[in-house]
Amino acid sequence: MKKLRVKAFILHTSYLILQLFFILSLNFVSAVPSAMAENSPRDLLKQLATEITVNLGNSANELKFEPNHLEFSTGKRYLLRLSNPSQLKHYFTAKDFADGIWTQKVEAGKVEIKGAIHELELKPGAEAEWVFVPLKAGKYSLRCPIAGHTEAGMTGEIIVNNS
Ligand SMILES: [Cu+2]
Repeated sequence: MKKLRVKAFILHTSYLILQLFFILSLNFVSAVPSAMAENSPRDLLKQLATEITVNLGNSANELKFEPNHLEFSTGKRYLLRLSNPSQLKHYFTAKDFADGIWTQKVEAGKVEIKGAIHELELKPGAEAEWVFVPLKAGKYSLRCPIAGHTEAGMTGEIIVNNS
């Protein structure tokens, strides 16, 4: 009987230790996305961001992204400046692309947003800055889902290359 209790105690303790390891590894994974594993997150945040500007529409109210082809590399830090110089509202929608990046922040006006972002809406004259690190290579589509805009050609392509 005593032997059994000792066995149960050992089992319970090893279960707790396993659980602890599991929780620790979960925290580690969420804090350090895989493509960043070779750089510590702190090193990555010190890395100067490569700046890219994309206009959503233009002053002639043409329905297009300028440029409509974007290229990034995994594990590098980018500052994507989005600007809407038109008199119409537009979206920057690239959901699969957004699923494969780590967003550090989005800044718009005096507001800074942290956490996952999937889509941005820019009112006429608006500007936003999106700072992120691509994690997953691939070819992604970009579009403005406002009625008629995608159809009129407000689409683009985003390539993420393995670095
Ligand atoms: Cu649009």
